[in-house]
Amino acid sequence: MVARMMLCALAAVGIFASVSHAALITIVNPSFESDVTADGTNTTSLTGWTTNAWKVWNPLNAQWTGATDQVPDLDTTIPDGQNVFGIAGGGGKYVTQVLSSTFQTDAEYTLTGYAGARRDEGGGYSDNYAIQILNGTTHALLSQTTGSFTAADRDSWRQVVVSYTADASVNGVPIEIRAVNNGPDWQYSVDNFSMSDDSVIIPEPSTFLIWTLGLLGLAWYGRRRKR
Ligand SMILES: [Ca+2]
Ligand SMILES: [Ca+2]
Repeated sequence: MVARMMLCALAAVGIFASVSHAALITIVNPSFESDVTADGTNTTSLTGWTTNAWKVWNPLNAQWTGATDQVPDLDTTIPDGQNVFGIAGGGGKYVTQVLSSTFQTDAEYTLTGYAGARRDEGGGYSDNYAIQILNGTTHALLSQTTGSFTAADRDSWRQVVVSYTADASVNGVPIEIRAVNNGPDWQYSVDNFSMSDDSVIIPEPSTFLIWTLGLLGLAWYGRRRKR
């Protein structure tokens, strides 16, 4: 019985490890869906973020294949939902958000976002993008991932991952995330940001349920055998 209980506990630890996840950090309006804009239109309304660039927009099929023009509007090829944010103008234009969470010493942060090049984009296709993690007080750059699009990248999206391990100098400082268009050309778009602290592991609630049910079942089996 003791050996059986120990085996069960070991199995539970295994399940625990397999379905736990890193602690998620809240981003307001991470996919630009809070401000509703009709298919093919844009809006200057922007919840949660600050920008000196262009707008929240809802692309058409002419701009990304499948971002079409149906009722209901089914944007099958943009990373998430109906809307994206277009960073137009180059020259360091950006969209940015200071999060409610603060950096913790030794925490390991991963910021994930998507950068996309339009199907109908003109110009030289050398839009240089940068997805960044910044000090939310001084706006100093802490970590970034950069890249650029060519004509071959037209009508596509790519996942961009930025990593940063906080040191004591930023402990307690608000986290800022930003997407920058370093140009020189016209525009790229971003969508579907998420961020996690990978040094904190949170078990899924369902794990506890499986674990508890397993132990209850074993206890019941043990009692039955004693009779
Ligand atoms: Ca979206
Ligand atoms: Ca659309």
